[in-house]
Amino acid sequence: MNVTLLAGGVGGARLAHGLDLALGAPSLTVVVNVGDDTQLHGLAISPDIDTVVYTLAGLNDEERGWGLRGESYATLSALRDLGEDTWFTLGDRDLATHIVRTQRLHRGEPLSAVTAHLARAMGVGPRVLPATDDHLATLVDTPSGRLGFQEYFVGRQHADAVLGLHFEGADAARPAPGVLDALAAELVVLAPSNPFLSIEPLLAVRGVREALATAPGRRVAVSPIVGGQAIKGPAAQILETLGHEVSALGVARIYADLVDVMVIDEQDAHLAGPVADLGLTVHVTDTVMGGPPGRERLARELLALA
Ligand code: FO1
Repeated sequence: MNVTLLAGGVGGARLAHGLDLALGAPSLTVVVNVGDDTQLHGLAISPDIDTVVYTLAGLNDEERGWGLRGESYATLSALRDLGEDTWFTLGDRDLATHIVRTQRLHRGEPLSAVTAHLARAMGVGPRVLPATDDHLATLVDTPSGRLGFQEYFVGRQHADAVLGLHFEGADAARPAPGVLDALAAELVVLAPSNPFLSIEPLLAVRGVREALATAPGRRVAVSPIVGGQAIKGPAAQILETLGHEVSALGVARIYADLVDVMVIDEQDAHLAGPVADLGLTVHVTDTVMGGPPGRERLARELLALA
C-alpha cells in the first residue's frame, strides 16, 4: 500500500517513524512543512525536514524531539564568544547538515534534491519531500507585531498570543516534484502536528489543498489535541486565540472538508458523536505515541483504516 504523510516537526516525525516500521520504506512518502525554515549564521536551516530525517534515521534527540542525540555545542559557544546571537541552539553535528544544505542550495540544487541527498546519506528509506522548493515563510501576527516563525517559536518561546498567520510566498510557491502525485496514494495521513503552524503552510502551497480535497485514497487526520491539550507546543493556545474550540472536535471542524476519517484519543471518546456529525468516520484509540512500539501500533491502526 502506498502511504503519504503530511507532517510538521516532532509529532509528524514520530508518526513517520511508526509508518516506516509498520509499512517498510519504499511505500512511504513524507511531505514536510517548510514554513519554519530560517537563515542563521549564513546557513539555511529546515527544522521540520531535519526532525523527520533525523527521526527516520534513528539519530534524533528523543527527549527534545528535535536535533541530534549526543550533540556537542563547541561551535555555538565559539559563535557566542564572537558576539553572535545564539538563541537558536545548533549542535556541532547538526551544523554539518546546515552547511551541506546551504552549499548545495548555493550551487543551484533545489531543496527537494538536497533533502533527498541528506536523507540518503543518513540511511533513511522513505521518501522525504519538502512541500515546496520555492520560498515559503510562516509569519506570526501577535500583539507585538508580525514575527518570523522561529523568532516567535524559539526566540520568544511561543509566549505571544497568535492573532493570525501569514504564509509569505504561498501564492507563488509550487509543490515540490512528487508532492501532488504523492497525494494520490491509497492512504494520506495528516500527522498530529499543529494544524495552523505545520499543516496549514503545507496546504497553502499552490494546488495542494485542492489535491487533498479531491484525493482518490482514504484521507485520515490524527488529532494533535488530546483531552483539550496539545501533546507538544502551542496548538491549544492558537486554537483558542483564533476562535476555535480547543478539542479534537475543534480540529475535526478545521479538517472536515479535507479528510474522511478523524482519529481521536481515548480520552476524547465522548467527542466521537459530534465528530461523526461533521460527516467524518471516527476512530478512537490511544494516539499518544511515546516510543517506537506506540508509533508502530498507531501506524498499523491507520493502515487498517485504508
Ligand atoms: N526548538 C527549540 O525550542 N529551541 C531551539 O533552540 C531549537 C533549535 C533547533 C535547531 C535545529 C532544528 O532542526 C530544530 C530546532 N528547534 C528548536 C525546533 C524548531 O524550532 C521547530 O521548528 C519547532 O519545534 C516547530 O516544529
